[in-house]
Amino acid sequence: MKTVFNGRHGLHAATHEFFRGRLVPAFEIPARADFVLNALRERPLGELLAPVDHGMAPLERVHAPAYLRFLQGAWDEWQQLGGEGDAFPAVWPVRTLRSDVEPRSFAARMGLYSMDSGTPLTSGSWEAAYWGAQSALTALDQVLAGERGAYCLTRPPGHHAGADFFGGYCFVNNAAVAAQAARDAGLARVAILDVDYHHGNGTQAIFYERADVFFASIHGDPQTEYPFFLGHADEQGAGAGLGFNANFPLPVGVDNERWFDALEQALGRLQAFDPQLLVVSLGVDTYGGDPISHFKLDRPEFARLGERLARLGWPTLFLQEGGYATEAIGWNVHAVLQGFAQAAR
Ligand code: Q9C
Ligand code: ZN
Repeated sequence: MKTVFNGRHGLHAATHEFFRGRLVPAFEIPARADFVLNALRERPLGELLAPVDHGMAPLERVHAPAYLRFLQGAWDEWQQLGGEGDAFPAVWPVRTLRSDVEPRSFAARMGLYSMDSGTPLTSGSWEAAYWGAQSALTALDQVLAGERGAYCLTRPPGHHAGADFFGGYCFVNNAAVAAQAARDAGLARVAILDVDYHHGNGTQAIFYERADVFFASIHGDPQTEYPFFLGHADEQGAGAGLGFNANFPLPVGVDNERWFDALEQALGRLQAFDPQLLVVSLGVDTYGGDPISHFKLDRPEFARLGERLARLGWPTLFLQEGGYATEAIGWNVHAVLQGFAQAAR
């Protein structure tokens, strides 16, 4: 299986993030991708490719143009404001505040276009995220050209980013961009399976009223886990999309068999949908050793996940999302991909 590697991921390099009242070292760091790359170099699963530039149009199919313009100019505006260190929002337009007026103040616009204070925006965030989306599109091209599977190794991740906001370490929603591009390439039905520990609120919201892209997610219960305000089991889609969204929230500390039960339920829904492409939001923060998550998957379970997905028989695009046990994520991701590659033969 080929990997498309976003060689510019390191341009997004946060030093700190807010956590419970203090600045702590950032969790979502460049070394994460380096460890995956090292594992794939040590035990190669296929060719390593560089991204091909598909331009802005595929991003604009998913994200609001005004939001993309905001991201592109954000670092310069933060500098003009006298910002020191990474950029963080300060005010959010919740409920009785207006979000229909775009303020001229950059500090205010940062709140308009974000959902949390845990996502540092740095000098190279836009460039890294832009090339991440291009990497996802390039990996999609491989699958559309007939490859059984492809993997996009990139950061920052994408699944928390909505049509017009960033958050949860995410800026551009790579899974949504790839799924939409697949639809635009003529595939009638695309399924997205999100196995990151956190609910993919951005991806869900982007496709919530659509019947052509099915979103299924297994994640920590939002009653106690980020992103808190989406990801409940009663979110089943709306309008034309009713019945095309399925959430499987699981309690903290859940054992692995229950995780795989939820996987079977999610896959049952996807099988009924009969997709022509499976996009996997591959977060490995479900790992027992993850510092910010509370599931217990380990190397054998990651291999089992890859094998199970291969048995579905669908063209499959893996996109890197979370995973913060930095030194372990290389082999955790490798296990999923190798499990898939072996069973797909
Ligand atoms: N400082 C993804 O896995 N903050 N995003 C958690 C720990 C938000 C995770 C608190 C976690 C977002 C793509
Ligand atoms: Zn996550």
